[in-house]
Amino acid sequence: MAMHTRRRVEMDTELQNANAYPVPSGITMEYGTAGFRAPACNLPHVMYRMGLLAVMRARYTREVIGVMVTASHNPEEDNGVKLMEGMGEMLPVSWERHATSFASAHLGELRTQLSALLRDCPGTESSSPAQKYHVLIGEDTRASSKMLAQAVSHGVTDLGGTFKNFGLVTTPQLHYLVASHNSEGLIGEPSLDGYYHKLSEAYKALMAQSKPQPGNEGSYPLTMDGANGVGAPKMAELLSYMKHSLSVKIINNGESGKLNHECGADYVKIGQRAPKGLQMREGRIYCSLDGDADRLLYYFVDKSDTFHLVDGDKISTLMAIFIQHLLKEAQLPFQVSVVQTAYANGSSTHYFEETLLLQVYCLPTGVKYLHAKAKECDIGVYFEANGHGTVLFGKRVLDKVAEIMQDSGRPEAQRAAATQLYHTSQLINQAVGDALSDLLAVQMMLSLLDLSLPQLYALYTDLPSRQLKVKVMDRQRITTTDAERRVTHPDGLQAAIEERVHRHLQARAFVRPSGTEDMVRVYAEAETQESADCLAHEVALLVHRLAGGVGEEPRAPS
Ligand code: 16G
Ligand code: MG
Repeated sequence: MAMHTRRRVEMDTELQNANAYPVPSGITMEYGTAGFRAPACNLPHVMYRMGLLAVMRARYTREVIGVMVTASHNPEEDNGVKLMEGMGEMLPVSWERHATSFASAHLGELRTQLSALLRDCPGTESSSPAQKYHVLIGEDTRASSKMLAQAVSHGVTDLGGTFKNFGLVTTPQLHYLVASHNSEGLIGEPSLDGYYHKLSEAYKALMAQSKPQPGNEGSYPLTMDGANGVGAPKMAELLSYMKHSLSVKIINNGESGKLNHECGADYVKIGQRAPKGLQMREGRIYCSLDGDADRLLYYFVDKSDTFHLVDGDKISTLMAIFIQHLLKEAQLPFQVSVVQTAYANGSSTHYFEETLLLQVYCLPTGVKYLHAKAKECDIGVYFEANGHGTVLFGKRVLDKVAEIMQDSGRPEAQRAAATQLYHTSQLINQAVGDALSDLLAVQMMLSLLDLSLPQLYALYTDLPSRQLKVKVMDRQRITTTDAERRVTHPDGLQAAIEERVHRHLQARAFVRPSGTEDMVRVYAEAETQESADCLAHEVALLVHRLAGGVGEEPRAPS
């Protein structure tokens, strides 16, 4: 059987479509933090090869695999692809290197690599005729996505796999679909209807306990910026399941504007300003999604029209407080842990540790690292400052919650809190950060805690910070340790950074090579904005001088 399978992939006829997807000369790509991303015109061959890889991974794991065609917050002209599996997790790091070598393999090499993978990965070689290797495909709203998704499907069928293309879905929806397929209905029905049903029912059950009764979210009317991406139509679909339990005004819904152009979570976060054209008013609250709806940020203006951002750190604060409160009410001795990256504002870390008395972990940038750490915790709250995150509930916790819910001998308040914890675990996407699910969770938690967005914002004051980018000859020459907080190479850079940091009060700075852009990122925070700006500039200069900077030296802040 194994021999038969091996021969099959080595035969020309088995890769019928390969000739339609030659590797363009001079293009090599790496499977980075969030898969492959590049101008869409450079991607058809990568997509075809990721279709092949998805089937190989399905053979190996015996699970349905997902392939999402999106470049998230990148410009409309770009596109990208990432694989997801099992319970909706990202492709494991050990397989990222196969993705990278497949992506630039010419036809002959591709066959060799497929054969090598069959040989080296136990499981990929054996195949029973009854075993179907199934791949779920999703697309974002980019003009190129349809054609690129078709290239994925050609790769899938060339290796004898089957596929279902769901068309337009958010990235987290595809994670849900993959996880629900693999769990045989345990998570929910493996359809979009199943997704909307699950979220809306959990939200309604939680809001039924809201005091004052339904409609109190009406005192903070919500406007959602859909980044002109897939999140806007999908939010509209979700709202149709909510039966008036939530009303959201959707702007940048893609009917006229361009994807991610002067709108969306990245634009709002980086510029600390509203999407273009939005007139913000005091007393209303606003949020922005990114292009594939896996990031969410809130914001508002105060009386003096000053803009305030409620970023991933503040959203995780809300979630941690809410869950900590319910655990206490339910008399459950479990720990809430918070998982952050080095970009988390120092004030947030301090607040978690000193005020909420929670365990905080710092992990390298990238959802896969945070997710894996959060999974080890009883309850793991993880958010990147950029708005990507979720809350994971461990099995031990859910089992105990179920036990209390069913025990009629327990006090009513304890059972009610356990029931709320259960519904919260259903509302929050357990596979990945999900802007739609997070939005419902934030609205619900604010309402149940009777907290306004400005009150959440005021729980602690962020330290002023600044982010800069520096172009260098080879960004991979910079290596880091301690969750990217310290540089290990080039020599002398870390010591020089520390020397600059000591010149400022409450200061911190780090540098790391970007996983999505050909840049080195610089982060600095300090007691005042002026100090943070100055420190960021000093560190950027050090990177330019000590790590092979290209072009002009970074300019001093004006
Ligand atoms: C990707 C990551 C995000 C990370 C960002 C960093 C996923 C799903 N997304 O968008 O978590 O914050 O890359 O980009 O993992 P950078 O390496 O360019 O700073
Ligand atoms: Mg995204």
